[in-house]
Amino acid sequence: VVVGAWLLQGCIAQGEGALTRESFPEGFVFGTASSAYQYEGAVKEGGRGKTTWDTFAHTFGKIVDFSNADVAVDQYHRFEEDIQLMADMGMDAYRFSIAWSRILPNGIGQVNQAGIDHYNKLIDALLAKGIEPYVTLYHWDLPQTLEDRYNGWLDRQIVNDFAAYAEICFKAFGDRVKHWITLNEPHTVAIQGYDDGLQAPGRCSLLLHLYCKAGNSGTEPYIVAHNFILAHATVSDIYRRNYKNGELGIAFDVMWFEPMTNTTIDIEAAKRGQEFQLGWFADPFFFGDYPASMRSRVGDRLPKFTEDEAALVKGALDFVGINHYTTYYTKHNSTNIIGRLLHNTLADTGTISLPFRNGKPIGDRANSIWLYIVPSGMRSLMNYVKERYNNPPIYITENGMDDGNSPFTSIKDALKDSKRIKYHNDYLTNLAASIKEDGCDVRGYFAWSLLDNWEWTAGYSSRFGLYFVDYKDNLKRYPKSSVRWFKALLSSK
Ligand code: PSG
Repeated sequence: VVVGAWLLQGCIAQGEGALTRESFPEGFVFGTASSAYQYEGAVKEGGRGKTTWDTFAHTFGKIVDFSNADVAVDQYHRFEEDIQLMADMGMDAYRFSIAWSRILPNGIGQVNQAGIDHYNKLIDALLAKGIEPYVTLYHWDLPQTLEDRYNGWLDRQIVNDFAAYAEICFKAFGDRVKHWITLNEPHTVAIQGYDDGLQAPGRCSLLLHLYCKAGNSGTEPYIVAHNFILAHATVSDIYRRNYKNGELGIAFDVMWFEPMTNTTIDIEAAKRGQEFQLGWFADPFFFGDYPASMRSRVGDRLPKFTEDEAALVKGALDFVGINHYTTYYTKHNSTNIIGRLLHNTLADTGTISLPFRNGKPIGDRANSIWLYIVPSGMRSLMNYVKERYNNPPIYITENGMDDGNSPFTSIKDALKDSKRIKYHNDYLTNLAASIKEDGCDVRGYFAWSLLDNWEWTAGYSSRFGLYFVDYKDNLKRYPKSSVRWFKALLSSK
């Protein structure tokens, strides 16, 4: 009944097995996700300091459509309207990030009261509508001063500075915020920021520094990763000792890897690929060290935890946040010619991951060139986390797909997003099965994203929203069909 209207649009077959709230355990949380730099705009208002992403976006040639997020979707000014959109859908929660440089314009030192006031208003407005805030402390927008002063995440000093910033947030917002995500996708930052240099701060050593001015792709990703892990652990320790009023985790980016063939060597490669992705960042929190496969392959370039650090890190996650979008095939990389030439982190894995096998794609593609739709990967991944880490609490902190932004598509047509409805339906069906049939402890699901927004290097060319944003007419928001689909799901019994 509930999602019945979709039949008319030919979206999802209804009837037996259709998703309802009851497909998920009692208390399971549904929300949408966002991040400060992709949403807020108002980059020069309220005393906000400059960040590495402001610098990067304003560097010619880094963003495909030459855009930046100076205005983005203006959520800084429109949050009340946007919260109403969440309430209209019946969402339980909202995941957003705090811009460090609104709280501390220079990264350290003087607190900017206007920044505190802004997030207080946002949090109170959410709670007034019965929407639970899930707050990310760091979604990539590092205060530029810290990059200038000591190269940001490359220096151990960042651990102290991040902890001081986090503590200010716990003090200011911790009475109302019960769910904290310290870091968004440290793995993506290590790879894109320091191995291939495609994202801020744009460091790498590929092609003899022809592409990046500075960096070392063979060492720096491991150094920043180490500092990310220590930063989370330090913050977790502070939270548990002085501010505990909820729970604290990290949002990891995790693709699923299917072995390219059923040979042992490719099955091993797929396992290793996952150890170099999720294991790199999650193993230290569960086992106190990096995966053995990384130790042996990366050698001296992989930092070591002292005994004290290992003790601090182990057990420092209350839940595992997973940003999951896609699945690739993985095979053993026997020659590794490119790896020997480039000497980078991806080459260290000794694997190659591709969305194709024998010329055939692994699934339908979304707009982003990396995003192939493989719903079963969600269930496989949940079971992997359950097995490897002894069934920890999990939140899906992001899941979604994008459409393009064609000047030839009318708004009316852009609102008919049956492909997105199918995406969420099928990924959620697999998620529900992992909980009900396989016993995975998944507590919530956040769709990426509430609105179309500024998609990093893809700029405004990618539309991930449940709501369409009209960039040509004052950023007006329009519900896509997926809004009504979610509304029907969330009001179902
Ligand atoms: C990173 C890695 C993958 C997917 C997405 C991201 N992957 O390997 O499949 S980035 C992530 C990010 C958010 C983006 C969103 C969509 O946290 O800010 O807008 O996903 O790309």
